[in-house]
Amino acid sequence: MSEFRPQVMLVTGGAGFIGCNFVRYMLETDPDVKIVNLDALTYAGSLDNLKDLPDASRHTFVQGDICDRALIEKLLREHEVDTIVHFAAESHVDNSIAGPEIFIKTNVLGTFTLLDAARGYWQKEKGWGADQCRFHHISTDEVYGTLGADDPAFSETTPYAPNSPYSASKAGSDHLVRAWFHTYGLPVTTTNCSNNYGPYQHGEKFIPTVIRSCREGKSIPVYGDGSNIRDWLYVRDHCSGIDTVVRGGQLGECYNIGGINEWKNIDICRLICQLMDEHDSSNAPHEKLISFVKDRPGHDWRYAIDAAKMGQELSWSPSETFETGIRKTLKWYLGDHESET
Ligand code: NAD
Ligand code: TDX
Repeated sequence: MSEFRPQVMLVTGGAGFIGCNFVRYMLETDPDVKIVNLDALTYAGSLDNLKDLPDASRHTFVQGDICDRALIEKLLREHEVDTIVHFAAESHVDNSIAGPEIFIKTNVLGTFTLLDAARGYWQKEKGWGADQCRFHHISTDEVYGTLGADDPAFSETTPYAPNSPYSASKAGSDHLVRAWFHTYGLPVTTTNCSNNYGPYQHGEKFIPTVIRSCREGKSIPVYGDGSNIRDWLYVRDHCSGIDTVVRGGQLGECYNIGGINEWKNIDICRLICQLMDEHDSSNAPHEKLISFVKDRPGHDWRYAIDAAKMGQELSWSPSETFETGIRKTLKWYLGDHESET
């Protein structure tokens, strides 16, 4: 199949962390694409994340809920959307433990609403074939559950085994996307990515929490004994991976995206503390702020991604190493954006 060229993209959740980076990436790298950005502006989304967009005339922001079917249908029709890139979700594991219901509503019902509205518009109303439209779903490696130290990394054929309300809701949404492909022929692709870091991440997540705590001289909360392992990917590399799959991915397929970059939480914490020592030697060593706190219930121990399919089929690889990406991230947080950590 020749490469798909998105013309009018509906980006959901584009005022959140990865979504706003993706909007920027697309406006910078594709001079023709138009973007309709639908975001409910929950506690996690902010219009501040969309300030100073490159070529903002090609970007339209709409505040609204992905569960609002009438609104989705109106946007698809009014803008003649040919591509949906679906980020909008409740994304924080700790919140899903404290209050799971909104995760089911947004992540499961919201994804269903988008899928079915797209089917209605593209297939029934427009009569578009699979080469004329795309639905790309953003998911997570957390759907695969947890790994032991010697287990192989997650591949696209690893069975789903979600352990938190968040990952279970994302797994449910992934299955709906799969079903809309097999049952209705909706042209879908899905990416399952590891932990992202970089500019505009919400302060609730681990890396912004470590940076903020260092800056404020407050204790850095490390869950459990800090031995949990995550694979980390710089957010712009995730954006380039998504763009690559939207344009060239096989319909109905899932692609794992990751940094091949596993770190123990405590080691990330120590690295950021060392970099903060260089930045502010008067408060060194920042490591003295590390505090081990009560563990997250059901805390997955290790995630690791096998991204070979992205490399072999689509020639994608990340541009940043963790060392370069974390320095860029720190520079951003220590620059003009203090209030956004
Ligand atoms: P985020 O929490 O920073 O942003 C989510 C955005 O979605 C916010 O702007 C919020 O306002 C919006 N939103 C929430 N509910 C909505 C609704 N009902 N209707 C419309 N908009 C709504 O999340 P993020 O970290 O940018 O994650 C984006 C996507 O990527 C999610 O689907 C998440 O599961 C996935 N993902 C995230 C990571 C990561 O490390 N952050 C890794 C892999 C996959
Ligand atoms: O204060 C903290 N202390 C701590 O030790 C926080 C917030 C987290 N942690 C630990 C828990 C995890 O092992 O750090 C690790 C990373 O935590 P989060 O930033 O909350 O990310 P995680 O739970 O791994 O999930 C993230 O990556 C996958 C995103 O939030 C998800 O949306 C994505 O799917």
